Formats: sequence, C-alpha cells, structure tokens
Amino acid sequence: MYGNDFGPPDEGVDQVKDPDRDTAHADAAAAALGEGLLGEVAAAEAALAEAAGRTVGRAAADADEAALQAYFDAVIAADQKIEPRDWMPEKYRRTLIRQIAQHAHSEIIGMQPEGNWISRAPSLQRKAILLAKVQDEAGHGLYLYAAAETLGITREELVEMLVSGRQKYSSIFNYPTLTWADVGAVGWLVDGAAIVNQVPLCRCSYGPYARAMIRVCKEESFHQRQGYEVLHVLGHGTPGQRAMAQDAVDRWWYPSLAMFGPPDADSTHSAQSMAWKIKRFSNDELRQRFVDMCVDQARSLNLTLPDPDLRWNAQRRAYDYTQPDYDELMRVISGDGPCNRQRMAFRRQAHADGAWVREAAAAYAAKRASDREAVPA
Ligand code: BYC
Repeated sequence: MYGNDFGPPDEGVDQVKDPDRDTAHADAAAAALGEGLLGEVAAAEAALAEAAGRTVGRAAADADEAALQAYFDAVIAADQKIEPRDWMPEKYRRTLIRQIAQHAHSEIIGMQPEGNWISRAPSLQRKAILLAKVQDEAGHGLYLYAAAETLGITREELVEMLVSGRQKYSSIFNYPTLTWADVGAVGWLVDGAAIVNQVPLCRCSYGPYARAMIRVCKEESFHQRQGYEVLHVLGHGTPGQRAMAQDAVDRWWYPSLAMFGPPDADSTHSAQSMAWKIKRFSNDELRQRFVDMCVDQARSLNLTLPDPDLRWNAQRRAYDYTQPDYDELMRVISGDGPCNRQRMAFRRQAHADGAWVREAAAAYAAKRASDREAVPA
C-alpha cells in the first residue's frame, strides 16, 4: 500500500545538482508554481478590480459601427474589460466562444482519465482527494460554460457541439491513465501545464472569462500539488514504485508539451488573439515557461524528464528541449488519438443517461415558477 505515507515534501530528496545550472534561476523555477504563479493570479484579480473603476468613455447608444469599433479598441488598449453588455466585433465573439467552449469541454472530458482511478485509489484518503479533484473539474466546466453563455450561446448548443464532435477539447485527454502513477503525472504535468497556460488568461480582455479563470487557477494549483505529492511519494518509494512513476512521466511529458498548441509559426489564431488581449503569450512562450519550471521539480521528485537534449542555455536563460511530435498532436486533435472514440462514446452515453435528470430539473423549475405566480401579491 503506498497511499498512506505522507511525509514532508522534500524529506530525504537526493537532488542531483548540475554544476552549469544558474542557481538563482533554479530557485525561481522551483518556487514558480507556488507563490510565483499564484502571485500573478492575485495581481490579475487586483487589476480586474482596478479596471472596473476606470471607464473609457462609452459609445453613444446610436453610434455607428466605426464609433463602436473605436470604443472597443480603446477599451482593449486601456487594459479594461469587455463585458457582455458591450458591443464587440463578431470575430472576437466567435473566437471567445470557440476557446471558452473548448476549454469547458476539456474540463468535462478531463474528468474521465482521472475518474478511471477513483475506485482503485490506493487508500481512502487518496480516494477522497481524487473525488474532490474530479468534482472540481466539473465545477470548472460549469464556470466556463456560464462564461460562454454570456456571449449569446446557450448551454444546450454548447453541449450539442461537444457531443456531435463539432467542437474540440484538449488533446491531452485522449491519452490513457494506465497506472496509479498516471494520476500523479496528470496532476503534476497536465494540471501544471494548464496553470501555466491559464494564469495569463486571468488577464484576458473579456471580463467573464478572466473572472472565471481566477477562480479556476486558484483551485488548479491544489490539483497540481496533489499530483506532485503523489509522484513524490512514489519517486522516493520502493524501486517498483519509482519505476512506475518514471514510466508515467515518460508517457505524459510530450503530450503535456503539446497541450500548448502548435508552434507559433503554425498557430492560426495566436496573432489575432494576442492583439485582442485574449491570449497574452504565444504557445511557444508558455511551453518554454513550463519546461523551465519542470526541470527543477523533476529533480525534487527523484525522477527524470525523458529528453536527452534537455540543457540549460545560459545565453537564452532557458532550457533547450526537444519539441513534441506536432504531427501526433494534429492526429489526436482530428480524432485519431489513443482514446478519442472511447472518451466521446462515454460522454454521449453519460449525456443520454442524464436526460431524465434534465427533464426532472426543468419540470421542477416550471413548477416553482407557476407556484410563485399562483401566490397572491
Ligand atoms: N488540443 O491557433 P492555435 C484543462 C487547436 S487544460 C486540442 O494555436 P489557439 C484541464 C486550436 O483550437 C486544457 N486542440 O489556437 C486540466 C485551433 O483549432 P481550430 C484546456 C488544440 O486557440 C486539468 C488549432 O489547433 N485548456 O482544461 O490560439 C484537468 C490551431 O491552434 C490544441 C484550454 O482550453 C490542443 N492541445 O491556442 C482538467 C485553455 N492546441 O479551432 C482540465 C484555453 C491547439 O482553429 N485555450 N488546438 O480548429 C487556449 O489557451 C488556446 O485555445 C490554446 C490554443 C493554447 C489551447
């Protein structure tokens, strides 16, 4: 049994020191997922509150399209938020629906690979933690669907686009969780990559998405630590446990790097999304940030990253690393990954099985509404 032994996270860690490594950088990287990224979330939250107090002069109600566009551009330039009541270019609205919906679908489909281990978690405590985590992902999906709904699309339409396959979800959830160590690897790497990607989204120009991301990132940081702790126990456990953890990291490393999307040169939406301040950093910038964080954490875990070419580059002040297989990413996105069919079949079945719950909830809401109407004023 290896789920019950919670020790201090860094007890007995045999850190392999690389003499060429810049230690200041290493300390910063080790701290990055703790105070660093959460500090950025707090700063984004403060900036949101501050932006709400400033106002770029509103466009008049009868303004023509050019004046509305000028107002929109001024709001973006002033780092204020576009709110649902504001005019926005149709392409901005559609880009947000695409990205927020894909994000929401990812949270919902992302419950499957981890849910796979709830009944087999190695202790009651591990099971309770994993249950809470998977439940959080459902909550994240709900915040994000609610944010997308403010753009004038209904929940039913969004869900239909997922189950019909018209909208995507993150490539990463099409990989299988083969052992208990995969739960740790998903937490450490997948949630870690998700946080690196999502912290800048707390500063997204669309208010409802930015606000949802602040809450998601705070919760996601616990998820990352949960995975880190699972791997820490295994990485310092018996030789068999360490081998299981290493095998999981070997399988999840490159798919996690691919989560950030195609390289900048092939990213179709980045330039426009950055101009609109939906995205704040390019796919490659965030991927690099993630790699730089993971190297030091892997050492603490007593594990290695499966990249023989991973090297500190003093000139760039960043690690050189091997890119993920982007052809594989495109295959997985287009539906041909190891678990795409299984994930979609399960989601469709769950949706069909839940029809009676939706009907009952709608009937209850209708009854409440008619009861309220029946009450004399
Ligand atoms: N998987 O122009 P690009 C999570 C698509 S974490 C699937 O660079 P963009 C969670 C992209 O949609 C995961 N598709 O696009 C964690 C576009 O396709 P279309 C979810 C991908 O939008 C733990 C095309 O490739 N996170 O939820 O500028 C537990 C060209 O790409 C992927 C988010 O969704 C991919 N990996 O940048 C549970 C974060 N990468 O529509 C849950 C929000 C690219 O033109 N999203 N594509 O056919 C984003 O930050 C951005 O949408 C991306 C892509 C960085 C992912």
